[in-house]
Amino acid sequence: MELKFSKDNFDIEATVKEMLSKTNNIINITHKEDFDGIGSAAIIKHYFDIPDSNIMFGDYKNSTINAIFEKIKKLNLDKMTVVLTDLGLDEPLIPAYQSMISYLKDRNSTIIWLDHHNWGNETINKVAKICDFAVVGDNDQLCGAELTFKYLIEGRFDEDFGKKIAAFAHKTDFNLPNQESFLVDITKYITYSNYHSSNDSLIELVNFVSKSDFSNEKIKEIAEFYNKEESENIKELKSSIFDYRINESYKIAIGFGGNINSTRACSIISDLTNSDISIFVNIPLEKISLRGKGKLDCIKLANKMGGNGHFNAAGAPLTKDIKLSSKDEMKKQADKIAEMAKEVYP
Ligand SMILES: [Mn+2]
Repeated sequence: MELKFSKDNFDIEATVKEMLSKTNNIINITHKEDFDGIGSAAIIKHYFDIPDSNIMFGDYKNSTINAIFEKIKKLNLDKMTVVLTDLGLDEPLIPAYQSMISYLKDRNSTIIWLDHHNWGNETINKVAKICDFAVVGDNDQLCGAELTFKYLIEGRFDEDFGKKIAAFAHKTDFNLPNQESFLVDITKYITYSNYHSSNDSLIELVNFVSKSDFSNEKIKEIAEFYNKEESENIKELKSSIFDYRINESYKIAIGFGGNINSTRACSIISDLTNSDISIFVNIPLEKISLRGKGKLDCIKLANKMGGNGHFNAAGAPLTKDIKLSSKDEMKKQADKIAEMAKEVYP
């Protein structure tokens, strides 16, 4: 459900005007792990022409949010407009965002949060409601880039570019069939850049996309690097899958591995086990991804693991101190996740 919160004195028209007159003061914090986040940034880059250094890449780790906060402080700006796109909020991150937002408010800044993930009461009350404008909550109609288009661009600019990017993001985020081959390559580029912690290459990608340069040679080249790594990683994943019957009707399966796009990894797990929820534990990225088939609500299990998301696609962090260097350790971790699944899906 799309939930909208707006400060009484918030005026979106005036804010967009202010943004256009001071593009150096616009900061975009976007989800770095998929095309929805990259597309949202590209829309903002295209229409507002903000500096590369004002585009910041977020995820669901405290360390990332704190690093972004430090970067914002270094910019030393007043009257910023900070737009967060395609980033959900899990409870452990509340304090980090609260301090960032209070710093921004002290500097007379405007905070706009546009997201489509599931938000709990706590995160809504403590964060969404202190933004100047926030659209949050699980949304099965519009993804992050579509919300960015709807609230910042629609009716104010030449809409063609924004509409196009929003539609591409919709396809990738809702995992729809028949994706253009450049979208498949871009998704690979994003996964590879995240795995190799390269924010610079993500900035480059935002620039390519903001200029509709979807088939740039660099995109193809990095997609090719991804392919090479992926075939090795898939072999490893296939030998590290554990499946469980969690009740009379449903099965889950958990696989462990390295750099593979999470949706792709989950579909490999599901193909091999016929599971109703497939779970991919990305060990180097310390990230757990869940994909469902419309039967069991992935959010429930993700919540149990300290994460969040959507009905059919959710994520959670992998606790740092967990060691997964042997098959035994993986099996133990998989057992634990299966126990949690039995609790949440009785
Ligand atoms: Mn999204």
